Amino acid sequence: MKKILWYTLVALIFQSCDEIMPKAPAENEVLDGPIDGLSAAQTRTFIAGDEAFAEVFTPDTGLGPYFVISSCIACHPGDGKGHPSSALVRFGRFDGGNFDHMLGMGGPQLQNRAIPGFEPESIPVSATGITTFLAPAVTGLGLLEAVSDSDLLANADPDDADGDGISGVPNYITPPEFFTPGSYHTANNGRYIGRFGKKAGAIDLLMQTVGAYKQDMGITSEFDSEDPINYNEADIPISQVDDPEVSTATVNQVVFYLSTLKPPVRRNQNDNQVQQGEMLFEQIGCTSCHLPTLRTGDHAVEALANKVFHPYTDLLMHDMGPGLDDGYTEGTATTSEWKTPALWGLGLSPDAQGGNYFLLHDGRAGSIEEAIILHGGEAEQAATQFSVLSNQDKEFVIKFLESL
Ligand code: HEC
Ligand code: HEC
Ligand SMILES: [Ca+2]
Ligand SMILES: [Ca+2]
Ligand SMILES: [Ca+2]
Repeated sequence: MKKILWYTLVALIFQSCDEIMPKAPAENEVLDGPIDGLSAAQTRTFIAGDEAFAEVFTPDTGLGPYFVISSCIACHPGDGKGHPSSALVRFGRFDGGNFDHMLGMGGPQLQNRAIPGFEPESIPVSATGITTFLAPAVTGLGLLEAVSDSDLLANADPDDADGDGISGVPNYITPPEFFTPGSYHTANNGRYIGRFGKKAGAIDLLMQTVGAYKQDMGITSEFDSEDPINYNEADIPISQVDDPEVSTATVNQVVFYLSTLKPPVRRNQNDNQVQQGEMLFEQIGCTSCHLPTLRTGDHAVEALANKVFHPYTDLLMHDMGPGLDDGYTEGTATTSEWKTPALWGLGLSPDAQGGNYFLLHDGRAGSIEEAIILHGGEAEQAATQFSVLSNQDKEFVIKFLESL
């Protein structure tokens, strides 16, 4: 998909070559591309990671036997959000007060496809929490990864001490064995703050990537050498391809690629209506969770060190009310809690989603306005404040969000 886009752009450039010098593709209209300031060697790693992100796996290269989709990019087209047709399903159930991911019955994720000769998995009847997740965009994640835990905690307000009705909390996640903390991580009883995924279930980009290879594509790595199993199949099959099915070098290249993908570039920032919308966005309380500014500290990759950036998230969990409670959870989050999603790139979502908006964790909102109206729980007050704005002010807020 990304390749097609580039070919189209190149074709357009050549068409207009007659009279004028070719213009560079509008950098603020595409998500794919490296952050400024990479060295030549780092750029090569970025390109290798970009290619691996687009690799389509087959049964011969280890796909499955049970899987969801056969490439990273099919779910994250052009590094943007996914379409409902590539959504994935996770499940589990409550066992006493604890949430059980039913690992012995194929949890936490459904592999709804299988390679020839195998039966796709189905959801166990005893599952009570079944949820659908649409792929988020994967841009700017290296910056989000490198914010210090202490900065995130400074924005948390578990007991709502300031009485504004908003009580963001971190989601604490037990790290996998291969996890190595960065300088920005602080342990809390052996657990770390989750940052990636709708419920912030992954601490860092390596954990997210290893999980995606395994659960989304049935690809083993040195970090996790077991393919998902379909517990309904009589003989538990073993993949015919030698493990690991993806090399550690490739996994690391993909992680580097994800961490150095540039954040989306804003458009129409000087438009008067966009600026009014930005002010309203703050006035009606949206910035309590969609925090405009975060910063990184020191970092081994110079291009990620000491950067101030504008993702519009606090990376914390918020209770979004019964309407968005999916009965499913990860880490220390409750079933109605969700990580505030970054809003950068929001206006470019339809480019990746086939021309339409599919917003919120499962894509149920068909427009920005609908996504706002569906905010409940801690965000109910802000949503109400939005709904009583004049039509013109609503339009300004939406224009601002489209400019991100
Ligand atoms: C079947 C579709 C699908 C495939 C294939 C897939 N992803 Fe994802 N990706 C998702 C979904 C859905 C989420 C949200 C997951 C969650 O909430 O835990 C996600 C989340 C992510 C995130 C976290 C983004 C954030 O802002 O929190 C990263 C990074 C990511 N994927 C990278 C990858 C990589 C790398 C691959 C290939 C190895 C891959 N994905 C393959 C659907 C997919
Ligand atoms: C209490 C915290 C909180 C407040 C306040 C809040 N949001 Fe959100 N917002 C969230 C969370 C959490 C989600 C994700 C919910 C889900 O996926 O089910 C979200 C999702 C969104 C989305 C969809 C993003 C996407 O990529 O799918 C938009 C747009 C949005 N918010 C805009 C706003 C606006 C505008 C306001 C102010 C009226 C606002 N939010 C106030 C927490 C908040
Ligand atoms: Ca496999
Ligand atoms: Ca499974
Ligand atoms: Ca508060």
